[in-house]
Amino acid sequence: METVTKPAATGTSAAPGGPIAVIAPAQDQIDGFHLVIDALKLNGIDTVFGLPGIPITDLTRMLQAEGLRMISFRHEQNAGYAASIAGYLTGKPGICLTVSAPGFLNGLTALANATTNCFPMILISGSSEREVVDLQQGDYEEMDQLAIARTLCKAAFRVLHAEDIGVGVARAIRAALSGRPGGVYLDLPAKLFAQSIPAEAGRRTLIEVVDPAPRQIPAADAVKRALDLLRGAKKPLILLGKGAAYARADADIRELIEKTGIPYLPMSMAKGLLPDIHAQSAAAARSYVLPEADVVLLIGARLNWLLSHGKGKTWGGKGHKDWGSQKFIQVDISPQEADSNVKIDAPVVGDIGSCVSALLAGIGANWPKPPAEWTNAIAERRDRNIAKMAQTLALDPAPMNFHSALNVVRDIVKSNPAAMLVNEGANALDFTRSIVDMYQPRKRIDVGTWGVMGIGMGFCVAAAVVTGEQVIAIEGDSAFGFSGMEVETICRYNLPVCVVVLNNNGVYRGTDVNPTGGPDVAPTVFVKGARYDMLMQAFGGVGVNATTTAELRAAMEEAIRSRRPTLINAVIDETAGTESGRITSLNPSTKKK
Ligand code: OXT
Ligand code: ADP
Ligand code: MG
Repeated sequence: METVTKPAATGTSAAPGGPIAVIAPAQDQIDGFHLVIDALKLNGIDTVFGLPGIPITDLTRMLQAEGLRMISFRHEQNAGYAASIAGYLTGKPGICLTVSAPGFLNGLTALANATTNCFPMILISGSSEREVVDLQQGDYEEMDQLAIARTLCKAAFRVLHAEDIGVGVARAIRAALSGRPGGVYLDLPAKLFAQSIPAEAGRRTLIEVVDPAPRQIPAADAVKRALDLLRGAKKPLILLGKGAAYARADADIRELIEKTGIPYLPMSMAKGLLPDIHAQSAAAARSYVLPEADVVLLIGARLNWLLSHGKGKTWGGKGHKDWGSQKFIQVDISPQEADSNVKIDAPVVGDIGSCVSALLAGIGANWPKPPAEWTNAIAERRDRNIAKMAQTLALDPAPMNFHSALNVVRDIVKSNPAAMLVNEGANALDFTRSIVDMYQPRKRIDVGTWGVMGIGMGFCVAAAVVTGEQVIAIEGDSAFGFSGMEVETICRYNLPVCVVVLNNNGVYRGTDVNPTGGPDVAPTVFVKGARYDMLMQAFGGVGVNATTTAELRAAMEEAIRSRRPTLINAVIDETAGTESGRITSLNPSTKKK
């Protein structure tokens, strides 16, 4: 229901704290559009990612007019991915703005992905008239969006009255940031934007959220239990997940690792939390340390599929469901995470900053280093693997393969450690993760918990916009296709993004054949020799076709020097990839031949 207001002869406004239905002059009115904008601004939101259309076109214009950065995309899913990673990178909820039904649904995949990855994000969507939607009378873009969103995110709210906008935005921010971060849906029906209420009273309904991500101090007995377990370990291991990177407790985490001398393994997006070349990194001895460790301290990492659910052969179990013999300590903000897959012997519930500083206080100055037998055995495997990798990287075959191309990327990232690295694909993802070392926290952003393709260009735009740093994207040719049209967005905003498409002519590789001999190519195969670089040229960016490592290196160096939008089509041997990269075994296969 709209709040009806009439112009008054005098400039009377509402008394402090009083009802807002006080009559005021027309010029002292504020509408729903501006209340939304003011509520966001009041909470430090300075950027919105979205796509205009009924009923939010004017909102996008007004956001820009009011000084926020309104980044317009070509597809809502990419705007959503951008918002989600902006949330991860800034610690403020990333905002995605979409139109109703189809726009909302396009944004919803990114919202669900944000929730799965624990990224703080708010999807704000315009929606159709409630009374028509609820009677299912066929309104323009009719859909019961709130009901659909609710199951796919952390929280979902709808605002019907202008005077509730402040509360709606505040609740969305708190839900996105507090506890385990996640995606929040905020439904704003078209009618809300046009509602007007007296300006001064309206502004008093806005809430500047105090302490939206409150610290959660771990219990002293939980910390002691964890330290007792760790102290007795002969083969301790620390596993850092993206929660540890998100928590921004970089110095304390490094101190914990260095003071204890415990080897550590970073999950993909935790790479660089300590430089990958750190002497205690066990990344290059992964398959040795997981089954061998006796006590594992998980910091902001879940024992999900990426860690083989904490059991099976990866962890030294005899069968694929058998537990190994290790004990687990898990530091996490979610009290429900422990025991999700295997027994957690010492859960430490709290925010990582508080938990790590409590652990640090408990270890004191004289913590005994892990037995040399353990650290030497790891070092030996690690050095052997690194030497083996160095040999492969030194080869320069024609055509390029993943290793030779990524050897160039590895050098470029080493020389530009502050650059953001976006990464998706299968082989293009897995080889990049193990070949390209990261040197600083929160620089590597990728497919995350779902292994989702399509994050590429949205992540590039957000990373460039919110960090101002050079962005390098390493993309499989299939992966790139999911968001490729956003190269126009990259050119439009003139962002310092260098996209490298590792083009092996298809999903995993380009060599499959249609077994029937029919005219259709195999389902994993694309147009051979496609020139993705020309796509970038179409919008005024730089496009380079690189067939040798020298060409790739020169093109990347120039992209970074010029900071111009660049796409390099790196031609890779089409036989080079394997099915699903490193996760081939997850493909169901029947025993029947
Ligand atoms: O210890 P061992 O010996 O095991 O060795 C390990 C390390 O010790 C060692 N290592 C090192 N050695 C030397 N030096 C250094 N520095 C070093 N560092 C490590 O290397 C190995 C490997 O180390 P790693 O990586 O740490 O270990 P491992 O065992 O691999 O770790 C396990 C995992 C599970 C943690 C890891 O593999 C992982 O994180 N995997 C993520 C996998 C993932 O998410 N993949 C993406 C999804 S695949 C598939 O789903 C795709 N689809 C379907 C699809 C999707 N996803 N989404 C949507 C919306 N629609 C459809 C599609 C369509 S991929 C895809 C497109 C593919 O085609 P592209 O053209 O895009 O890509 P190409 O494949 O390139 O053609
Ligand atoms: P990875 O994929 O890198 O292993 P996950 O996404 O599985 O990481 O795990 C991240 C974990 O971090 C989640 O369980 C989440 O609850 C936790 N987390 C996120 N932020 C914080 C924080 N500030 N403090 C404590 N735990 C956090
Ligand atoms: Mg490919």
